Amino acid sequence: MLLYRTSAGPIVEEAGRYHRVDGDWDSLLNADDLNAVLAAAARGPAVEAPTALLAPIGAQEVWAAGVTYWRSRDARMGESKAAGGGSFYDRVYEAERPELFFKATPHRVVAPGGRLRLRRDARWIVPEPELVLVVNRRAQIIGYTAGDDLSCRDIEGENPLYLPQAKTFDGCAALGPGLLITSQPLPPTTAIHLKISRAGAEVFAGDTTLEQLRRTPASLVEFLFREASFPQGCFLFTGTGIVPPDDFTLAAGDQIRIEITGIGALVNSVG
Ligand code: DO4
Ligand code: MG
Repeated sequence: MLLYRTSAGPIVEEAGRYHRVDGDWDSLLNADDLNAVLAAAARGPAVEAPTALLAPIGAQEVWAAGVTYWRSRDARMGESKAAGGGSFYDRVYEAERPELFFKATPHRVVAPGGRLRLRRDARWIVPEPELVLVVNRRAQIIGYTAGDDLSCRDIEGENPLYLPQAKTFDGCAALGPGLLITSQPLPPTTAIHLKISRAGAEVFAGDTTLEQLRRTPASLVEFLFREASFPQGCFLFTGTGIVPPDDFTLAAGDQIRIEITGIGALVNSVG
């Protein structure tokens, strides 16, 4: 089942039909019996498909894992070589402890269709299309969504200690379009597609699958919840496996489309 956040309240999609769901977003994400609540709502009257979606986040923190795909390790070793940061990425890719970093508070998260921000003091910015885990306050993965971990490669590459500035700023992340609510792990064949268009023409496209993800979602959640509590649950980006070539940077007006099997397409502009 897909759960959307709209200005008229939560809407569940089941078998191509849409139904209202009672309750506020944070309570729903932390409900003991979310699947039963959504199944009951899906037996109610159908409503129109939602047109304008809100970002599917309430009061949750947004965290991210990094260097979980070989492609990300490779790209980051290259961009930080001059600064001497290369071996950090190599080591964290191999290490038992993953890289986990704070990404955003809810107000910095852009809705489907909304505009991500190009940091004014960065000259090399790329989208990072990622599977995002939806985790309740009891550290249970209750679902999945698509996310864009917008990243300034020049700032991070200059010095790894600049990571928070490369990653966290107004309009630095997007989530959506909705949440795929399931207690089942996603199959390794789950595909992530990225397409970037400029003035209607494709300027970059790339793909990966969860087979390339070096860590399990459960192990990322286990590390994140060690010594940290999340009273309203949290969103956890799982890292990017798609990095455009080094001569590519986003430009104002570009359209970014991130599609994940079973979840749908998250489309945003940048400016
Ligand atoms: O080490 C920096 C961030 C890595 C990241 O965001 C990713 O691999 O997706
Ligand atoms: Mg990332």
